[in-house]
Amino acid sequence: MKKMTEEALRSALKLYFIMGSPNCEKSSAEVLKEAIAGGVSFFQFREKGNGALKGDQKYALAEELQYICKQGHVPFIVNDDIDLALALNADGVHIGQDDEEIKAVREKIGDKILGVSVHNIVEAKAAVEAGADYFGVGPIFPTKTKEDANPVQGLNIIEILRSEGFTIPLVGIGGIHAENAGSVIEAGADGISLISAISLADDVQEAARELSRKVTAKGGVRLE
Ligand code: 3NM
Repeated sequence: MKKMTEEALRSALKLYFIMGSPNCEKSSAEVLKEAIAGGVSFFQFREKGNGALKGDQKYALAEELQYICKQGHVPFIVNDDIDLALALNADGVHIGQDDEEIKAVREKIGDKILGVSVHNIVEAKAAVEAGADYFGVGPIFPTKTKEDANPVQGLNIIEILRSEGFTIPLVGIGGIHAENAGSVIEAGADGISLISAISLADDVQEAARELSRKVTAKGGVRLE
């Protein structure tokens, strides 16, 4: 995939699905296929938590999911594991504050997409300076999916980052579902990122379709 412009990235981030095998009750490949059919526009492979695959098994699953993304023309991002992202020639990586130094990651991955989790203005400034392409901001609402999640921030953090002048593409994360998705966009996010509202839905495709409708309907609205 060629390097995306900032505006193309902003629009691709609208419905950002994150998942690994511990987040699914059926095959991860099947879940991803259905999610993309429902309108997921960005994907992050995040193989973490109870029973997470390692080594060759992790690599094989990543490769399979990357292929599905390619077929669906959806960017494929790897959480944390820079070596895996480079070995697969993924479209990008997403890192948190406890992972590798942002600048070092930028140097390793060249112009691949670099997403960074930020929780406040200080982290946001440092991430922009080190070369982040987009922010993941959360947890916006309570979540059971990430055991070591930070305290809930609410929509406020998105409004604060926007009012402080951060125009970088930004997605909210944590406890987002169809009923609160619109509020995240209204607060100033370009998209929503989520795990369980899609990965554990009875009908994955329909869940993604409904979320896609919610974020598309609210597109472009900004509280300044
Ligand atoms: N990161 P769900 S919250 C992976 O706050 C992740 O940075 C978070 O899962 C953060 O959509 C979270 O099921 C879990 O709530 C998101």
